[in-house]
Amino acid sequence: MSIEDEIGGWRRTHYSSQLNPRLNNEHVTIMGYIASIRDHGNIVFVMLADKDGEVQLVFKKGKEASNSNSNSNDSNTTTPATTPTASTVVDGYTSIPFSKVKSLKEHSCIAVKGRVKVAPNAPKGIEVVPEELKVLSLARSIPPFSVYSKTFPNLDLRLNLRAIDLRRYYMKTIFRIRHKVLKAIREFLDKEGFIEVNTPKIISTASEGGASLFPVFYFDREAFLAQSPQLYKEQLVTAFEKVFEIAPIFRAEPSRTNRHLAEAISVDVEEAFVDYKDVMNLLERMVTYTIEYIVNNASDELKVVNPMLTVPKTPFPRYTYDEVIDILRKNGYSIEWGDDLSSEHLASLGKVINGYYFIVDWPSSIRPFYTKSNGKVAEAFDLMYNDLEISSGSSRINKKEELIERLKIQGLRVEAFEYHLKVFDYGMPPHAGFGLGLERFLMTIARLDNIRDATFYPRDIDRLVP
Ligand code: AMO
Repeated sequence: MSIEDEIGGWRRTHYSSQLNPRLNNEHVTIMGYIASIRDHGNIVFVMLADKDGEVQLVFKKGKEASNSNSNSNDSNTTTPATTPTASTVVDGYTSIPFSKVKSLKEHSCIAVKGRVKVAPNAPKGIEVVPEELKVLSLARSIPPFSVYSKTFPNLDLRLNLRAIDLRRYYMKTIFRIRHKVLKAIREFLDKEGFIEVNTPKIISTASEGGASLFPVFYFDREAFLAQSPQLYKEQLVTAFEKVFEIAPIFRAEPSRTNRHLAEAISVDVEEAFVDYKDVMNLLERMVTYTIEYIVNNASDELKVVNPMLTVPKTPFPRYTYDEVIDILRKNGYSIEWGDDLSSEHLASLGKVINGYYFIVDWPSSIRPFYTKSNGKVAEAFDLMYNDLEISSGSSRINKKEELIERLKIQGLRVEAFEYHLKVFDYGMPPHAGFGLGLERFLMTIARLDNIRDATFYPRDIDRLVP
């Protein structure tokens, strides 16, 4: 027979965020896990945490009343538990068998029926005096790290037990901000007339160059995990003109850095009848709209992670690739026109240019095959934050012959792209778009050093579990 109770007919009446001094003396049913226990012998303080925050429970040892139903065998019933009578509690003393209270362990999951009591010294000015207690799941062991200490334990240790690591208030705050960032982005793009789409993640060809592809078995054929929705989002503008997708992208990045994941979430946007300058303006407005939304709607969360966050001024500075090369040369780097910018270059650049800014007009040789060029210069941009690239985009080629030419120059097999090229026979509009890395954007908003803390279960070269 399990020592644990069943939830039965008990249902929560309040989240911790809904408890306040106006509820003094009211009966409430609350549920959550035990954040901490302070045991003073005949009085035990328990912090109960739920999705919104914490509330203090005070168990005071009293006469163990014979009418206690705290340990009742109603575990399998589905009828609502009876409301405890006031006689089960005398002057805040609990009638719950104290042995049960003493058996509680941090992280255990419990449910409590009790009375709210104004307590000026308690957090939020109230506490709950339990009258009935159900232990729904007793913690079997203590996690290998504390989720309450101010200092963060080793990242691998935390990631190995990620679900529990996410009980950390700081981590919950990051993911609440993530939710709001996504909400704001969707709201913005919807207002701008874009529709949300979903494109296949199992694909037959590379869209961003062959090196970073994950092969998969697809029945009797070889297939790949999508590096980006690039070609599909371009095809979709033929019918819808303005589309966006928020979905995973897969990159076989063998590097171990604090900004690369093998599976990341990309906000992909594509629009017809515009060029790269138009979508840069759109991206800039999307970024500022989102930050403004966070500043106005996530002030509690920002107090924890980034109290200084302000809405960046627009237009964001625009530096051409040529100007960036000049800056780097002045900083002592020997870089040739046509070279891609290394992480070292970006680090150096991030020291002289701060905040959000664009690098525009890149050499076409270092941009993907679908990028439109004027001679050697591509109509392409990266959006940076200090030394971190958070988005890239471009005007796209909309002429079939030009696209075939570019595929050949980049050494790609034209036949493999037949399914895509044939769409260009039916009036492909001029179009442009961008992809924004959600985790990287979140790093800038929540001031994160490591991209792994911007995702629930990071995937990288070393990590496939959990
Ligand atoms: P790109 O390859 O530059 O462009 O990717 C767009 C944005 O996605 C994010 N990103 C990543 N984030 C974490 N880990 C990674 N391994 C990773 N790779 C990319 C970055 C990057 O700026 N199809 C184009 C976009 C477009 O032109 O529309 C593309 O995929 O923030």
